[in-house]
Order: sequence, then structure tokens, then C-alpha cells
Amino acid sequence: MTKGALALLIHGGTDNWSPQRWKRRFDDVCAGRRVFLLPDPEIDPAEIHYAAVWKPVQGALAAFANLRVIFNLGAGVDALMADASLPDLPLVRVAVDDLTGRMTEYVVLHVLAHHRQEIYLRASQREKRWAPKQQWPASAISVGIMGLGKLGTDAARALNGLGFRVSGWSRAAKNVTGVACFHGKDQLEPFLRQTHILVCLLPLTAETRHVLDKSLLSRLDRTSPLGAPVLINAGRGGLQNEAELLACLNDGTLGAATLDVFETEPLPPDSPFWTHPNVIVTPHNAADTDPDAISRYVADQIERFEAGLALQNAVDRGRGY
Ligand code: NDP
Ligand code: OXD
Repeated sequence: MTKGALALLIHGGTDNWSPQRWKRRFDDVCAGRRVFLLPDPEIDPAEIHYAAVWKPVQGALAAFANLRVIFNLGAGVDALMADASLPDLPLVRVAVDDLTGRMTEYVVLHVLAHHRQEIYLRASQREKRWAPKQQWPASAISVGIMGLGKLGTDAARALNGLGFRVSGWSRAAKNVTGVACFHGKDQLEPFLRQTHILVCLLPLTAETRHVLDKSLLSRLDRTSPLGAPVLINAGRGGLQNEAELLACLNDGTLGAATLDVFETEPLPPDSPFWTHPNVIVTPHNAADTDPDAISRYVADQIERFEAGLALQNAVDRGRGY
């Protein structure tokens, strides 16, 4: 029996999202299944049962009448959720150890960078200034992670292992060993009040858009040896109110920030974040989606689906993540 074909709709625009690279990997792992990289004039839309996508053109998936499952090639599905014409089919997102490990590396790297005063030390080196400041232990710093899901939980455990005090905030109640868990709107305030370094790993939804605003950032704990709170946002740019975030960095509400994601990506050359002395900018590469790991993950999920097993990591359309 012919296996249902897989269509790839990939529009990343960066090295990691080279569509040809993804096509080669999917050809390798989808034995006996036709894989089409769109646009492809040879394609018969009726043959397509599965689509693996990253930022597809809005409306493009509606062309496949026999589509059964949509696989988002990243963890965040906000771009898909914004497409009102998205077919009402199971939508699976990426939740794999490879991606999780990469994000944990990023979070640990940047928590350590702020904790170990890297912004000050790099400026000292540029100025040939040998003037170390007193360094405090990790146990003096409380890291609060907004979003205690697949990525946030792993990062929390790693930071805990390094000796930081770690807390997390989610929608539903959680129990993570070594991590003080807060949940829901009512517990946001106590969570913020004891946080020195705020790490944001929330999905972008109608509820979380612009959650990182002046009101929230002003409620962080200012009493740590850092002098002022620090923000690390590797979730999505839409989570931050950028005008208010910049004002907080300029008036000292925040001491510093690491920003991997922005409302407009690529970050425009005239953005003040590029040159702000207390901001570390990275180009949305906190956790790259690896074609080897993810093509295998999607191929396995298709095999599961065809064997009548439940899909894993299906998105709840009502919640938006
Ligand atoms: P998960 O769905 O596993 O976790 C999301 C977490 O956010 C959950 O703990 C969830 O709570 C919490 N949450 C969602 N909405 C709310 C809310 N309204 N109030 C409180 N908590 C809320 O996602 P992942 O951990 O896999 O990924 C998180 C995000 O990271 C992605 O959506 C994506 O935007 C971003 N990302 C960024 C990358 C980068 O390179 N910069 C790479 C990969 C992902 P609950 O547990 O109760 O459901
Ligand atoms: C993702 C991302 O959501 O890379 O996976 O941003």
C-alpha cells in the first residue's frame, strides 16, 4: 500500500532553516514515503497526508484536502496559531531532548554571564582595566523561570544543580524537586517579589502577549548583590513590551538583559537594543531546531499515528500552546 506523502513548507530564512537540508534529512528517515519540498510543480495535493512546517505562508495548508496531521518543526506554535485558515487537524509541536538541552545550555550560559558580571568584565578588558569586583556565590541569587514546561523545567534543574535558588511559574500547579513552584495569576506577585534573575520561557498566546511590561518588571526583587534585577527572554519577542522594557533598562528598573527574541526579527539595525551597554542580544538561536533529531521525531510520530497510537506533544488549540 502506498504511504501517505509528506509536504515540507519551510520558511526560516536562516542557515538552520535551509529547506534543502531538511528535505535530505526527511528523505533519509521517511523510508518508502514520498517527501515533497514546496513549491513543487509535480505535487498532487491529494497525495499529501502530512505536513511538516516552519512559518508556512498563511493559507498554504488549506490546499491539502487529505491532510491528517500538521507537524510544527519548532516548539513554539504562535506563528501557526495566527493563521485563521489553519486546518482543524491535530497539530504536533517539537518537544525533544536535543532542543531542550540546547535551551538549557543557553539559559545556564546567560544566567552565569550576569551572575559572574561578564558585561562589566568585558568592558574592563576593552578598556585594559584590571579591577575585579567582589563576586558572590550562586546561592545568593534567586532565578525565577516563567514557563515551567518542557524547557523551563530542564533549565530549572540545571540551575539548581549549580547552586542557584530556583523558582518557576506556570498555569497549573507543579512539583519539581528543588524548585519553588508558583502558578496562576494569584501567585505571580509572590513569584516576582523573590526573583533576582527572571528567565522567560513562556509560549506566546493571547494571555501572555506583552506580559513582560513595566508593571511586571518593577515587581522583581532589587535586593540581590546584582544591584538590580536582570531579564533573560528566550521565549518570544511578543512576550515583551519593548518600549517599556527599554525604559526599564534606561531608568535602572532593570540592571541588564539578555534578549534572544524580538517583536521584529531580524532585529532592525536601528533598534536601540543592539547598542545598549547592558543588553546582550542573540539572533533567536537560543535553541536551534536540529534537522537530524527533528526529522526522526516527525517520522516516528507518523509511524505511531499510522499504527493507531496517540500523537505526542499535540497542541491544545484552546490554550494556544
Ligand atoms: P511548554 O508548553 O512545555 O511549556 C510552556 C510553559 O508555559 C508551561 O509551564 C505552561 O504552564 C506555561 N504557561 C503558558 N501559558 C501560561 C500562562 N498564561 N500563565 C502561566 N504559565 C503559562 O513549552 P516549551 O517549554 O517546550 O517551550 C516554551 C517556549 O519557548 C515555546 O513556546 C517557544 O516560544 C520558546 N522557544 C524558543 C526558542 C528559541 O530558540 N528562542 C526555541 C524553542 C522554544 P502549564 O505547565 O501549566 O501548562
Ligand atoms: C522554536 C524556536 O519555537 O526555534 O522551536 O523558536
